[in-house]
Amino acid sequence: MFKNNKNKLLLVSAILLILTSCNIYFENSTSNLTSPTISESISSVSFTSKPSLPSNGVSEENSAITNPPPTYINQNYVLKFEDEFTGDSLNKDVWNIEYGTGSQYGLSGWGNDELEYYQEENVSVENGLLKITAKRENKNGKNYTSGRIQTKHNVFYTYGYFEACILLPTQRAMWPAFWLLPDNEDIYGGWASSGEIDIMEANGKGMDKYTIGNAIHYGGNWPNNQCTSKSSKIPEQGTIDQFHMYGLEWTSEYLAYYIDGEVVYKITNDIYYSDKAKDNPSAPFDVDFYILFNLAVGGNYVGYVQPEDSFSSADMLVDYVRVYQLKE
Ligand SMILES: [Ca+2]
Repeated sequence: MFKNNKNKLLLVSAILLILTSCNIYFENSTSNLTSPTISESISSVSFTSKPSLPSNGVSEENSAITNPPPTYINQNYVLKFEDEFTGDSLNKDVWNIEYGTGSQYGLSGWGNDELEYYQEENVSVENGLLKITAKRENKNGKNYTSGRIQTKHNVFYTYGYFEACILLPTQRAMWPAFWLLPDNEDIYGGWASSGEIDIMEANGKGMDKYTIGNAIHYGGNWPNNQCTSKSSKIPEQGTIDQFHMYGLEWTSEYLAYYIDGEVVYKITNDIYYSDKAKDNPSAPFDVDFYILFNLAVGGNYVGYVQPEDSFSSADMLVDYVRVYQLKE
């Protein structure tokens, strides 16, 4: 999501969405239709530290049965975290909402020359989905507003299988992403020596609707950072404006990117490194990372294009995000 950049240092619709969401569409491969009772009880739990499953009467064993690992990953994985986006609001014990232009972090345009102003109003939970909306709207000198949420210091893991079921917009200049950043940059230092894992990002200029991007950023502090990436086709000639399951299997040995249960890209640890720990083959991807979803407008990744004159709004929809880890 961060690029090599100068600055960085209704009912019918509900039914249609349900019919096309991942749990139904991929019923065979996920083999689960989440029990609303279990799901709601999990997502209402307050996490004050690194969560596994809640101590709310739902045992890890029972929850693992309710939400077994997908058939295409190691069956020794168990569910550690999920947000199915039930209810009518974002669970703020899990999610932090980000605001503004990034200038509060010294990152005007969020380090990527992004054109939007992030605000809470553009993030909603309805019909079992997280919705992040980019709009043409003037706010604090910006011509667009959108949303960005993350789980820093709330939900973070080292290794596991991360998956989200996402539908993406296809309008020009849209840059949606599902990605991970280090929860503690004190270990390996500032971007990108502590790493960044872009599980999925879509490019509202440089890619067609059949393709998403997979990437990691690593190496040294900017400008001595490295990026290794691939443009990956969605299997079965799928398009990004349908729900697809974007996954990352992350171990000490490799990062494997999945779409709809198929490995589309694998990066082994001989590729990445951190300048701060050159003798550690797994660095910087051997520490806790947290989860982000955002829908940027414009910026370097999309070649600085602007939305179409006819653009009014666009939605990124997320059915769920789940994290599995190996049984201890
Ligand atoms: Ca959902």
